[in-house]
Parts: sequence; C-alpha cells; structure tokens
Amino acid sequence: MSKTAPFYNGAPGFPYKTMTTNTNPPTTPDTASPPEAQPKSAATVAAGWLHTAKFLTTAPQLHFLPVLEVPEIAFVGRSNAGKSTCINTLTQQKQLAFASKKPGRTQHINLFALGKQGITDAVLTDLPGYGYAAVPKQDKIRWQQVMANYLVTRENLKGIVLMCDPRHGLTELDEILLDIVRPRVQDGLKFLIVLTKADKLTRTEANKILSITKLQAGGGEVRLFSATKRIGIDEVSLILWNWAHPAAQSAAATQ
Ligand SMILES: Nc1nc2c(ncn2[C@@H]2O[C@H](COP(=O)(O)OP(=O)(O)O)[C@@H](O)[C@H]2O)c(=O)[nH]1
Ligand SMILES: [Mg+2]
Repeated sequence: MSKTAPFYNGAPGFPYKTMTTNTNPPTTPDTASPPEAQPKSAATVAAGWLHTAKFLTTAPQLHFLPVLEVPEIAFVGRSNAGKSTCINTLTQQKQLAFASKKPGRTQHINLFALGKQGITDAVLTDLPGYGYAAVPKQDKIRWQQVMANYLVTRENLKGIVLMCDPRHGLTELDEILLDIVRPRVQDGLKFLIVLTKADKLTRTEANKILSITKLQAGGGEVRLFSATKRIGIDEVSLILWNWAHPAAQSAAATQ
C-alpha cells in the first residue's frame, strides 16, 4: 500500500519530506523593523502562527495519511467536550474544525497545516470525538482501533491535547486513551489536558478539578480553557507553539 494519501487534497506541491521547522524564537525582536516598533509578545506570535491553520487532508485510517516530518499535534476527546470550538478559537477561524461535521468526514482524521509565509512547520490533527452513545458498537470499536493505531504509531506525533469537560472529569474512555499513550509520554511525547468550558465553573470548582486532573495527567500539563470567556487561550497557544518549535524555545530561554 502506498504511503501517500489518496485523500490528499491540500495545496499542490505540498513538500512532505522537505519541510523544515522554523527555529525563530517567538520573543526574538525583528531587527528589520523601525526602532519604535515593539517586539511582538510570545503569545501574539503563537496566536499568529495558529491563525495560519489551513485544511490539509482527511483520511478514514492511519495508512491513508501522508507521511510527514513536521511536528504533529493531535486533538482528542469525548464528543461534545468542546474540541471543535477549542480548535476554532485557537486558530481564530469560525469553521475550521467544524469541517469535521461535513457528511463523510465525521469519522475521519482531519489534518490542518500551520506555518507562516506558506511554509508548513507543523500540523494539527483533529481526531473524531469518542463516546457518543448513538454510534453503533461496531463503528465504535473500529474507530477506537483507528485512534489507538494513530496514537501509538504516528511517527511525527509530537504532542497530544486531550479535551475534557471538567463537569464530567476524565471518563473511562479518557482513561483508556491515557493508558494507550502513557508509554509514548514516558518517552517524551508532550501531553496536555485542556479543561474546557471553564466558564461553567466557580473559582473553587475550577481549582479543585485542576488539582485532581493534575494528579491524573501522568506527567502531562493541565490548563483551564473557555472559548466564551476567553480563558487559557494564550497559555494553550504558547504551549503548542513551544511543542512545535523546541529549538526556538531553548534558544529564547538561554538569552
Ligand atoms: N459555555 C461554553 N460552552 C462551550 C465552550 N466550548 C464549547 N462549548 C459548547 O459545547 C458544545 C460542544 O462543543 P463542540 O466544540 O462542538 O464539541 P466537540 O464535539 O468536542 O467538537 C457546543 O454546544 C458548544 O457551544 C465553552 O468554552 N464554554
Ligand atoms: Mg467536534
């Protein structure tokens, strides 16, 4: 079986194997800009980078995905956890992740390319939500296998963002996912739990669920997030930027 995706319908000439990671640190001032111009904050750089997200391709199974060398960041979570809303908020695009709702794409892996000046330096992967009761059992099992296969074997996978509605906490399916990825996280795969819809919690509730989830995250990070109240957007954006640009991150830290 060819490793090139027959479903690939992104930009012509997409350079799968030749893409390089942009190593400019987000805090580096632009020396070409006039002296009165302020250097962009790291959060602004991260937000601008995420805003470049473009639909790249969709595939029903791992082996149809293009082989990529740029870092890939996967978004996973139960249906209705707020995953599409979070991706759209982070990328400042209204419809990007809702594309997954189009007929035929609901159980597909969707990739979005990120990168300034048309140079892709990372890819976001939207994996379909799990745990939706109305899905037939056979489809659930098939999908769990596709997802496990992706999370265990996708070579350029750099990090996983697990969306969780904090009013429900981590569910059994989330725990299964954690078990699946644990060996890779121990091997250096980045892991972040995003507690969505934080606007629905009181401050006390938010602090409590944050502490509990940190204990469950097994070495991963945890952040509160709300699309409606715009909580955690800068923090999560920066985490993703740093995952995709580790060289720049360490360069900035040593300055
Ligand atoms: N209050 C609140 N509701 C949200 C937030 N994010 C998502 N939702 C709602 O949660 C529901 C599920 O969101 P969606 O992004 O489609 O979830 P997905 O199934 O995980 O992709 C929708 O009704 C959203 O409007 C948030 O930050 N705050
Ligand atoms: Mg969705």
